[in-house]
Amino acid sequence: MKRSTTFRTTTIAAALFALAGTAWAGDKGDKLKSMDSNGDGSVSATEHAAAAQAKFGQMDANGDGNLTAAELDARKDRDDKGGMSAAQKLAELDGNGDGTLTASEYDAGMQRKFAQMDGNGDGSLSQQELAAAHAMKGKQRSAQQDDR
Ligand SMILES: [Ca+2]
Ligand SMILES: [Ca+2]
Ligand SMILES: [Ca+2]
Repeated sequence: MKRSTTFRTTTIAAALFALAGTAWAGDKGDKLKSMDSNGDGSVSATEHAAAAQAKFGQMDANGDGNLTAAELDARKDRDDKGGMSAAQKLAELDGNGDGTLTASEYDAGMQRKFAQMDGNGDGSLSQQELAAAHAMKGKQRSAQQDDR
């Protein structure tokens, strides 16, 4: 009984995932949808902050309120594959440079990112702005690779 329920849930999840992939042609739309809690098609600062906090909680494997590079590494998101290493990412956000991220350091970093991504400065991220940020990330990545 239990087994078939699990199987069905997995199947539905897979189907939904495939569907989302087709509709949005990639992970950018999923990203917007996962953060857009009021479904207005854009991500407000509040929605972004809430998503960041949720993500922090997910990544904080031992629940001590700090993120280490190891925890970041373990939770490396699908949508971040090929991006910065956990250590680089941590260093970027680590305000006091102690090698771990507190929720407030993470939050501050995410707010900076939000401001960077909000190209037209209207206080919310549109699908286009998210896509542009994503594209920029890819560009930075290939620039780094060229540097080697
Ligand atoms: Ca929204
Ligand atoms: Ca720190
Ligand atoms: Ca915007």
